[in-house]
Amino acid sequence: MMAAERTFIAIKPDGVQRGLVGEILGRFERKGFKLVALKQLTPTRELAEKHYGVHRERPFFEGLVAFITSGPVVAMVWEGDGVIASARKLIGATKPLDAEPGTIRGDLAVNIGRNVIHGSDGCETAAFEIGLWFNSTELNNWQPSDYVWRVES
Ligand code: 3AN
Repeated sequence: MMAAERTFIAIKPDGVQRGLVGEILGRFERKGFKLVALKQLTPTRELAEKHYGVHRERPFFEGLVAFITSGPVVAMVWEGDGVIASARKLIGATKPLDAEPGTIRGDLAVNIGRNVIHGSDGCETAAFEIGLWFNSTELNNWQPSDYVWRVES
């Protein structure tokens, strides 16, 4: 069987503190993706700087790192065909005011610096971020009993 696609998703401290964890998890579950890892942690500065490494030169980098390390984050890995691009659609545009209603940011956020959730933006980023945030022992390989309903037939 081909290895299924996986993506890294994190509910940022604003999403956790606003009590949006259940709401957000539910959207991925209802869509039909499979949860293969889940934990809450307050990221270290080292982890945050690696995660946002591509933004190191941006003016908002310090604020980004300060915010993501300021409190608990709910880190997840979701699996399914096309999950990387689909999760980005569920999440919506980076600027919450540009995000369409029906998306997580479109429905739940107004401020780019407090945009509730992160999702990997491509295959390589997903592999890098999953490896950065999780040990292989934290990733669960399992098959839901309704698996046959989820795959394209
Ligand atoms: P996304 O999270 O949609 O992939 P990126 O990767 O371009 O967006 O940006 C990473 C994070 O940096 C965003 N989630 C947002 O919190 C923050 N960010 C991006 N652009 C800005 C900006 N102009 N001002 C403040 N924060 C920003």
